[in-house]
Amino acid sequence: MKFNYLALGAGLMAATALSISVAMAAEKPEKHPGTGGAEMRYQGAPTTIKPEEAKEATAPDAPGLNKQEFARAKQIYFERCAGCHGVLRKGATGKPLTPDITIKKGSIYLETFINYGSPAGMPNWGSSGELSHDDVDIMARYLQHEPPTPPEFGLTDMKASWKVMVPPEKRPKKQMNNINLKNVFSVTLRDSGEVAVIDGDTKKIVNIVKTGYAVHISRVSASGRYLYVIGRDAKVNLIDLWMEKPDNVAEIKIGLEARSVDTSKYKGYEDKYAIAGAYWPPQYVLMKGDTLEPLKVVATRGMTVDTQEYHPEPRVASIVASHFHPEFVVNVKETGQTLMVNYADINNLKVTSIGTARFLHDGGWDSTKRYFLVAANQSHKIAVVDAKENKLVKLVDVGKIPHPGRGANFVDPKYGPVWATGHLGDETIAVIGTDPVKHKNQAWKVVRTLKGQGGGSLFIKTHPKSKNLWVDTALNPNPEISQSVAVYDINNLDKPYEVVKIAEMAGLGEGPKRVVQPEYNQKGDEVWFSVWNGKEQESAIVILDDKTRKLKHVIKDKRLVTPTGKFNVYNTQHDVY
Ligand code: DHE
Repeated sequence: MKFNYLALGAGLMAATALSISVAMAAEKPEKHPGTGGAEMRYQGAPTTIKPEEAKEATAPDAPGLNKQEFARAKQIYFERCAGCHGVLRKGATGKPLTPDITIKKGSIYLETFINYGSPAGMPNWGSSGELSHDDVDIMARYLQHEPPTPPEFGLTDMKASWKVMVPPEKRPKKQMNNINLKNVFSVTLRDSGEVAVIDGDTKKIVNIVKTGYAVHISRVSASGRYLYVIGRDAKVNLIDLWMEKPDNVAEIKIGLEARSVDTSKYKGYEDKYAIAGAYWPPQYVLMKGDTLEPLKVVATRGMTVDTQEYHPEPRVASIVASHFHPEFVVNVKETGQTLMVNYADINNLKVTSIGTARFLHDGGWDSTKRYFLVAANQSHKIAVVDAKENKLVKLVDVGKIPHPGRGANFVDPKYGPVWATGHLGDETIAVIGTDPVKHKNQAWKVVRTLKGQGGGSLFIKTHPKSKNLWVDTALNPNPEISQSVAVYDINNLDKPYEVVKIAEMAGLGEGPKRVVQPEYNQKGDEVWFSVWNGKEQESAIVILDDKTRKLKHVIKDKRLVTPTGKFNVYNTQHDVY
């Protein structure tokens, strides 16, 4: 395998940059009055694309840049700017920065903007000392040239990267270990490019598996046998849980940068297909479920839902497998299109394109698994898609930058079945009615807004067997808040939340110690939290008894480097959240 050192370097920088910036946020007040720094830090991570591979084109009207300056600017742009403005600078969270706009603004305006930032979220790169005076000058000139284009990545490239370490016929015919696989957790070790496979019953690490770098999420096949893991570098790993020691059996790279993966769950197609979505190139790929052989690559470039303008770089955000049709629900960020990709006949692929809202990000099913609720985060909306009828049900206005993870389903004593999301940009938790049959008046409306500890919330969780609703605030600039979680009593939501100081329970040394992503065990009687520290610092997983909200266990191990997302096999397999 060709090892991608540059991508690794960029990724480590991304991870370090995030750690540093969050650590800094703990010491200093917010840099940009009027802007929540949390969302900026979160979305501003570097791209994994190698800058030197992006093809340069200059604009004749733009001020000159020599070769070294161009290379330097490209590097800075890919590391610090692309996450928000897009690789092709067509705009995402940040404003578009294409030459038709930037040339008119001119060098002085751009320099000032880069130096001092804006209340709308642009960091003050110059005055904060993060970019030197020379770098600001180079960037102001660079932005007036055509955006360099990274290479495409088609089926041939994918096939060249594809490896089947253990072919299906050489794999075990039955489970070869004594682990209770339903209660295994796949834990993202963000900065080490690995996942920890942890036995949820014994709390012991079963294996540390090498994966893509800056791993993002894990998903579980319909049978519960296979784990699919995706790295930011767009590497997908397939892990067989039946092996004596669960490990990789196949891997592939599906692009240069990616975030999402899932596997077919419709009756008759269990474990048959996998799908992964890329940020660059903007595309998704359907693969064979047991080998990751790439079968079909589909571009997502197209028109935006509202202004119906062409977008050259619509990144693939969350993907889920439908339970109503042989379909994947593919959410395309910049165009605001939710694609229902029918895999019954891959050669004659049928895709239903549902216009939802721009900047789609993460989301989850309602309790019936018929309706998918996805955050359109910069539009401050939740889009509700009916996966049975394949249509948009409603766009629900919520707080500032909703960020649900997969959200939380529970029965509100007053309003019946609901799904909830926290927000990155404010302290609220929006509770949305999800039962159009017995609670018609409440369906697809915010039935209540809970007040949480603060902004910077990433994940919210409960379990059908639990009466607790847990909300993290991992990116809040106040360490008291980022190191603790709020928990609500579902039976009495008018009662104020209780604060549980999770990081303190871990007994760690120095570091940001952000508490992130509650995840339940299979039974629903334990809730697991990551205490996410810097790469060189000790991290931990804290496990609470859900009923008593008291500490049950702490997992500490030097191999647990920067744990973030945790994916319980049973709950992920059955979409329990
Ligand atoms: Fe995530 C889910 C994208 C930063 C932890 N993240 C997702 C999904 C997307 C996404 C599209 C939905 C996948 C799906 O359901 O198919 N995340 C992005 C970004 O673009 C962003 C903002 C910047 C980046 O450079 O990646 C970003 N994410 C982060 C982090 O910094 C987090 C907190 C720590 C980490 O591990 O990198 C983080 N993202 C997660 C987790 C999930 C996730 C744990 C899955 C939650 C779940 O319960 O399903």
